[in-house]
Amino acid sequence: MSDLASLAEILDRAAHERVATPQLTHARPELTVEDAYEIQRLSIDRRLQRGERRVGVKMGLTSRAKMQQVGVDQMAWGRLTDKMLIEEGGSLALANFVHPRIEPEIAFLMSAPLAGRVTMAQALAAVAAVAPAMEVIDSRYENFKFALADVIADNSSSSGFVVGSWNDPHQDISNLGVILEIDGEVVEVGSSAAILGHPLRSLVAAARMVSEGGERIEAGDIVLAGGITAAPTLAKGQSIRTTVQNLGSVSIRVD
Ligand code: 0L1
Ligand code: MG
Repeated sequence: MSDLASLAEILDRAAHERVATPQLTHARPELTVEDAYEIQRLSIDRRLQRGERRVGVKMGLTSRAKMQQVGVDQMAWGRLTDKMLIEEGGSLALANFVHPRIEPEIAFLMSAPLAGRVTMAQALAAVAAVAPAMEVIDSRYENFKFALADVIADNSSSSGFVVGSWNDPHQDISNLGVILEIDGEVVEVGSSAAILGHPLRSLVAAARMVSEGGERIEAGDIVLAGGITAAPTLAKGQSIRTTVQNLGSVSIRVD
């Protein structure tokens, strides 16, 4: 097994067994961003070999709130699989995660492939629909602490996601109010503008970054644009809801 494949196995095992692992960069400070994306690819390949199916990509660290919360100031992307999808209104079993957090997101459903350097208009032309969404992030690292290469290798912390009703994408989504409620209490407030000034910019960045990794966004893919606010930690028994102005709400329970 190659060196990067053995690091991928460590992260895959941490996710599978729900046991936090030390940051890779503590023992391997020389790991590059390119190494990290290769570790991510190898680690997700292990899941695909177990029968999971790739269903899209997530962008991460596209808002100031997220960068500040985790102390990493560059965008990253990760892969979404069918096993990570939580039914809207459904529940998440806390026992299946290490130390999960939740964040409000905007999701795009793609009608056409997207790759390379594209304009916002070209990105919009490849979108079938837009929806309110939430991402469950669950760093596989001890104390939810990581450097850029660590978090990229760890699939940009992605662990689960839930998507609300799909809406016509041909509306102004540049500055929609967003609230995150836990048990009916508003815990985070934000705007879709927190995502690079406009969520479509995240899709433009995704097309470029995924292509740099030798892949592309496919028709039918779901693309998460990135956390809009800081992400609170989940606890058993909570009811979580995100509402995005004009797009609707999406909710889950924590069991
Ligand atoms: O919060 C984190 O674990 C950093 C990566 C994911 C951030 C995001 O999805 O916006
Ligand atoms: Mg996110």
